[in-house]
Amino acid sequence: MSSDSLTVRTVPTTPFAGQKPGTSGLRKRVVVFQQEHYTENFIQAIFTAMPAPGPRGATLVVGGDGRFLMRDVVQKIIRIGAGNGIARFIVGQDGILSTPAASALIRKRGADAGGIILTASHNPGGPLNDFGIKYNTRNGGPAPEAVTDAIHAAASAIAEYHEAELGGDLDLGAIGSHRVAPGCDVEIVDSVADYVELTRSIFDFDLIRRFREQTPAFSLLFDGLNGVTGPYARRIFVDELGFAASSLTQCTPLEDFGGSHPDPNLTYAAQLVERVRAGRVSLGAASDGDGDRNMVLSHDWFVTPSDSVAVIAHYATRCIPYFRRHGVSGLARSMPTSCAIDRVAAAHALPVFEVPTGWKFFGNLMDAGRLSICGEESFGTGSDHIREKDGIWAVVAWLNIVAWVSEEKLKAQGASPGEFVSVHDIMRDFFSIYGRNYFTRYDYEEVDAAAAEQMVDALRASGPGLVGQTIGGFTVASVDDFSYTDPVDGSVSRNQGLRVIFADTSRIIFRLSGTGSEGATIRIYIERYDAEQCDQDAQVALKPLVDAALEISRLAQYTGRQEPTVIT
Ligand code: VG1
Ligand code: CO
Repeated sequence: MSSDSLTVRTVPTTPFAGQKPGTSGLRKRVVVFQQEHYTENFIQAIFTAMPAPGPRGATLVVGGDGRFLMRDVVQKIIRIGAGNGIARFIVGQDGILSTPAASALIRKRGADAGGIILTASHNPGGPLNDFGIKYNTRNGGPAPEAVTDAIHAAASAIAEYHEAELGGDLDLGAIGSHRVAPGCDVEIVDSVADYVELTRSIFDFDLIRRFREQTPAFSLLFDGLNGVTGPYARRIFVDELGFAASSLTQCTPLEDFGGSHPDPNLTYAAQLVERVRAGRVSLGAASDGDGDRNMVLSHDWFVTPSDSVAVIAHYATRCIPYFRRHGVSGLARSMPTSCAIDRVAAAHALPVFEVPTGWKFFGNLMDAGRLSICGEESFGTGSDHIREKDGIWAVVAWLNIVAWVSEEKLKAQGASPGEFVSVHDIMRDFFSIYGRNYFTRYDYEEVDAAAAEQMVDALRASGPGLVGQTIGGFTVASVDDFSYTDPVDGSVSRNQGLRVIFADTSRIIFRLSGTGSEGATIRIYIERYDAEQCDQDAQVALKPLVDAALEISRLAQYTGRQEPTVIT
């Protein structure tokens, strides 16, 4: 096939089993993607399934978290994209774009073909670990299920892919527009600049700078976990906000994330947690491999993500310029996320939505102007400024809040200059208004997939029989398998997690992960509300419910596991 003088080769191929995007894209071991035609097939399937207007003559954003294999796959996307008619590629320099930066770029540049993001997020990288490919639509958000199903269907029926002959690989380091074939340009852009500009337009940078200058006792430590966020963090925290370069750690992106697990939680970011505690750091934070997750803590408090989004929602219109300008139309959380944000919504007379796990479910509500701030318990926090969760956004939101609350207190109570209101104080204030939704999550990673399925099937069968029973002092009020009807397009997503809800509103939720690449990961989410006693250790406060969860599910019998891999 040839159009003008762009030469397109049609390569015969056969389908691979299992090219089905999970919670967030297709994630597999690198060696799986390295099989002949495997990656090409999936890329072609994305172009085949691409929603209207389709690839011909369209603009596509391409970038990823810098992990092993990424640069090769960027070149493949350019060749196959050109072969399918893409007219313009916008690519981060050296292929680098954090997930939120890619979402921002798709929106800013009106990329009508959306974007392809190369990441397996918080999964380890390197030749023996994971790679991933995710398609985002033109609104900048992860493709909805209808599109990921169409990609899977196209991949399952593929017989050929189309590849343009471009004559060698493109230099991904050269910023600027490059004509790679007649009617096809590749524009290499600074990976960070547009994102920094957007972040500056959302938050009160002047306030944060002033606060930093006047409050030498306030310290920040940001851990990039050797993922993609490093360069973004340097430009924002150091160059823009003036924090010392020593406020950053592990901020050089590495192909294998330094051999570690780039997942910001208490287990995998243990080094940060240790440094924050030992150094009495005021605000510690981390992000994941692709920059969409965040963890916030201080030397004396760990902010659970469910609380974090609720606190941000509580303060948003008071101190964050973006929300002062636009207002807040609604709030949302994923189903297993604690109901703290529901309390903020009720107090502010705002609608609150409960969606299945995965950021793709927030997009329609945002596009319809019904949702402004949302979060997931899995260290995901964000807003309608883009259509992905945004790690740095959440950390800057906390800086903005700490600076504002501190200044207000100084004005109102004449506290001495240089003092500040700590993360722990902000949480205490919050709990005194709303009470506390104690929350924890237990993850059992890489368990035998068949055993995990059996456990969930058994729960599904026995669940209804639990209603009315008292387990560990808690009476079961209802049991169901969460099902969601999108209020905007009416699409229905079933089997999104088994919920055991107790008479006192406590909840236990069981779900299988959709992001792993080996075996199965069982997640158990536990929540209990307490209006009075808000200063207990969460693990102590939730122990009876954890025991109840293990009893109901017989997890140890099914999986042979006595202890979880990760406790959040
Ligand atoms: C996990 C989280 C989910 C999140 C998803 C993608 O999915 O639970 O809340 O949206 O990861 O995040 P699962 O199916 O494994 O529970 V990321 O930063 O990995 O793109
Ligand atoms: Co991520």
